Amino acid sequence: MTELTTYKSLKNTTSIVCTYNEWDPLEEIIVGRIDGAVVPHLTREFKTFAKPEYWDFFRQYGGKPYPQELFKKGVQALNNLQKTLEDQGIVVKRPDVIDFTKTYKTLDFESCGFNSGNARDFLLVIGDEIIESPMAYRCRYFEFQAYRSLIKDYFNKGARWTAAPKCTMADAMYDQKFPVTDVEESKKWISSGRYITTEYEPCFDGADFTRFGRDILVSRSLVTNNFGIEWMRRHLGPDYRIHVVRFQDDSPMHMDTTWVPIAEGMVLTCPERPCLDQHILDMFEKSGWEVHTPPAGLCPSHIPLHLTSRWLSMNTVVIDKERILVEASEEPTIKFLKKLGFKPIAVDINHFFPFGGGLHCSTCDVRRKGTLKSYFNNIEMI
Ligand code: ABU
Repeated sequence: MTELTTYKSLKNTTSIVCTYNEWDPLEEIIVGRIDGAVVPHLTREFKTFAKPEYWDFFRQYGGKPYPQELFKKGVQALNNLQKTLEDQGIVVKRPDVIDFTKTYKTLDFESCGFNSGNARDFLLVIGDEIIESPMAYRCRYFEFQAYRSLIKDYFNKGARWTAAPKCTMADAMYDQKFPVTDVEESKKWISSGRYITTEYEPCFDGADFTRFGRDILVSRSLVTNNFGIEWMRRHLGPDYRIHVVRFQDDSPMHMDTTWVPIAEGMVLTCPERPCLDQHILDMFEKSGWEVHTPPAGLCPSHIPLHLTSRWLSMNTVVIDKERILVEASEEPTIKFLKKLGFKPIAVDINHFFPFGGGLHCSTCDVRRKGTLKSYFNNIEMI
């Protein structure tokens, strides 16, 4: 009864969960965790997610915990992020620890887990609603359990909570003809719009959606299909416009290293992955947005990027108009952001990169001080 009372008493106040974009002043955020992490098996479909130069690592360690040194440094990296955010006055929440080494069997497949370090992939917050994403990796099937204590707590305090239809991840979910072992051929397939994930059932990762108030950009990626995009469009309804955008990218996976808003009216574009849609570029230009090209990421070679690119240098978290979190060793990016008028805050997080993401990937902003607005001119509501 106390929980219900709490909900009633909060109903007419600003929700504890409330964020519409990537740049309003940050108040509360979730930082993922990798305790209990396990290296995924190099299954057929996982070959398209893992970088080929690291396939041997997955062959050697698949189903086992990460090597201790890599793991300890990864844990420390996320702890560094938590401390930096708290030092800046932000409330930080962390998911529960899950033992991902356990093998599980559904009606359709058997797998071990992965980790819950990349909160952005699983959680998508739009306004006062927390959406659980129907992710496409079999090793992420039970990742939701790490976040349920947090989500139940936010729900009890007034947030809305939706779990998108969970994928069965049956074989039909993955194109059995996709040329997984032929890298050049798979690039050709992707550039012609054919991916490892089929349209058998909706799937998406939260990180493929980028929020600009009433306008939300999304890309068809290795893990987000058109079915999933359509589910989101209908779910959000007429208050939001979903724009599907294409980038030149032979391994598309999440927009937060490709097209990254860092302030109202300012977005970063990855020079290796230009936007291919003129109408999207026009939409930004006509509304006075500045589009800036950051310098290349420098991630040192001793940090294995098993699943990601060096563009994690762009994977930033905005705290407010001045403060932005950036990986500490990315000097050129830090200099570049200073030139744009920011006061970058360096976070030593690159030892988390082997676990699949960077600053933005590992977080999910829960509350930013702001309201739902339109940042683009002359766009009719659908
Ligand atoms: N999870 C974001 C990784 C994107 C990239 O590899 O650039």
